[in-house]
Amino acid sequence: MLHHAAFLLHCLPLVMGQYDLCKSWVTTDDGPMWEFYACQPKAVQMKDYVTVKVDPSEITCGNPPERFCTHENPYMCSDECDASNPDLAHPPKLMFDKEEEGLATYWQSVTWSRYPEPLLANITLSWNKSIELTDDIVVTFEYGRPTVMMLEKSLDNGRTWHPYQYYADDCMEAFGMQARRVRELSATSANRIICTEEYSRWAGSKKEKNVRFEVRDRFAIFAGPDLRNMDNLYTRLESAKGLKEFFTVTDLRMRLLRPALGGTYVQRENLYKYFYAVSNIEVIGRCKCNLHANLCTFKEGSLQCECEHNTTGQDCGRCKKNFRSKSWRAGSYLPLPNGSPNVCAAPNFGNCECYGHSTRCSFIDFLNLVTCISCKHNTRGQHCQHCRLGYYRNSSAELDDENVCIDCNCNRIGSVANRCNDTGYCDCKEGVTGPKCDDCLPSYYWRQGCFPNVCDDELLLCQNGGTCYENQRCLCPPGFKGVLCEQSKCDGEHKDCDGASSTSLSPAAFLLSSLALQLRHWRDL
Ligand SMILES: *[C@@H]1O[C@H](CO)[C@@H](O)[C@H](O)[C@H]1NC(C)=O
Ligand SMILES: *[C@@H]1O[C@H](CO)[C@@H](O)[C@H](O)[C@H]1NC(C)=O
Ligand SMILES: *[C@@H]1O[C@H](CO)[C@@H](O)[C@H](O)[C@H]1NC(C)=O
Ligand SMILES: *[C@@H]1O[C@H](CO)[C@@H](O)[C@H](O)[C@H]1NC(C)=O
Ligand SMILES: *[C@@H]1O[C@H](CO)[C@@H](O)[C@H](O)[C@H]1NC(C)=O
Ligand SMILES: [Ca+2]
Repeated sequence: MLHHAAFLLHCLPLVMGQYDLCKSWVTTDDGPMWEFYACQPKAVQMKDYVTVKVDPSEITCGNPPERFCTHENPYMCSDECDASNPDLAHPPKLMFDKEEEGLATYWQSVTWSRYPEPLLANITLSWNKSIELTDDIVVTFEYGRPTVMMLEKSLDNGRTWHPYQYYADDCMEAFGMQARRVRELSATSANRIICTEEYSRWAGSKKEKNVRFEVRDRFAIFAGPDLRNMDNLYTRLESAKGLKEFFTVTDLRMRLLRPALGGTYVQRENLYKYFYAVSNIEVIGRCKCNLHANLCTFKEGSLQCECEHNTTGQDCGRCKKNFRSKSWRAGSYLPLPNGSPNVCAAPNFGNCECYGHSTRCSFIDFLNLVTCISCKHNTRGQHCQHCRLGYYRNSSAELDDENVCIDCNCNRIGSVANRCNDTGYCDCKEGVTGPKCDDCLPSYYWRQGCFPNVCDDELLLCQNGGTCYENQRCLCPPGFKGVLCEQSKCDGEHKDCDGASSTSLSPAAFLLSSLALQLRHWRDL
């Protein structure tokens, strides 16, 4: 119980009961109903949920075992790091463990035996969730703080990185930057990236162990030295561009660039006293839930907001299905003291709702009705509740889904018009079939549309050894003609097929044969 109280006290200025309720059941003139407020989870120790990676992998000491000494005892190099012995190993997890009183456990790097090659190490902390810092990041170094290091942050789970703060015993020499202190920053420069010399100078490794990223000092610019005026801070977080994002991270990376030197130059004859050793990294913050949740839970290895206000997603960054009549908005700290919940709302036909397909309505005087205008996503209708001509309703999508209307996609040649029924079937021309009218019925062939077969292998067989060419015509052997090669060229009384008699054509026979030629010509057309 005592422990619990101490923890609450520690976080007190940042909790203060503000924004910790998402809703309450209240009695109004219209009867009891829910009232909604902007809300956020409590600040907690974020190191309990972090994944850590140290690069390069061979930077951790103990493989092979190595001796080291300290700046205080530079000639007593009897301490040993041995990864294979649990009592002498210094793995990364010791930066996040619970320590017994007075017994520091720490991650340790190899010594600087490769001097003058730089001794570089990256310590990357990942949450796989955006979190908002509410207190200083404190990194505790045993055996001296680095003389050069850098803190970076990511807002997109490690895809891109940005500098957060530079640390050096000489900022100009290390980074070409003027040294600054956070306490010198003003309201307009609170989110400036600075280089500080405050945490890199030698003051004895026992005396000064911590390197800070000052969140409180930045808050104090707005909320006063004791963070009493949190209202002013919350107002600024809403109104100052980029300020909220400044305190938001998904990952942090410490780039250790040069170890503690004991206040003097590097002594090449004893490189066993140069290394990094981190015993603790304190990160206090809360899940970013866009002011739509007051609880954040650790499920299946990742943090997840318990979204209210009919929002959903890991950060409550979307409206739930069927609650998309307005576009999603984050809650706001303003107006004080309860903020604005900006809840997601279900369509309500009493008002003009457009299922999220339009943001504009218009009053039509002579019909005395309000209607949505410029419906998007191929919708139409008073509430954008129908599909435009040439589209049909997607049965697996809700009315407020962007994919609610599907293109009919009717074949231009095979269909009567680009329109379809509720299951996407188009109206086909004669002989055409298929949902999109791109297929022929049996006994029709496709050639820019469907045409009845001239010949086939079943009923309309080519005769006299003729062969059917793509159902379009019979290829007749010499001596036969006709659509199905059913006619012998030597047919008829006059036996005009053997060439010899063709010279003695009677006028009547000539007339007949030219008529037959013409008929064939017409048919071929
Ligand atoms: C540390 O990370 C930075 C990118 O943030 C990368 O450029 C650098 O090479 C890394 N250093 C090591 C030692 O892995
Ligand atoms: C990160 O979080 C998301 C959403 O909760 C989850 O689907 C994903 O598996 C997590 N990734 C890792 C690497 O934990
Ligand atoms: C969310 O939707 C439910 C109905 O499913 C409703 O009872 C509740 O009041 C809604 N909450 C908010 C904040 O609009
Ligand atoms: C129908 O809607 C669902 C849900 O949005 C979507 O996944 C699917 O792709 C849509 N179907 C088509 C053909 O667009
Ligand atoms: C659409 O047309 C097809 C083919 O005519 C038919 O099978 C289907 O039942 C029709 N769907 C509806 C919803 O009318
Ligand atoms: Ca520790």
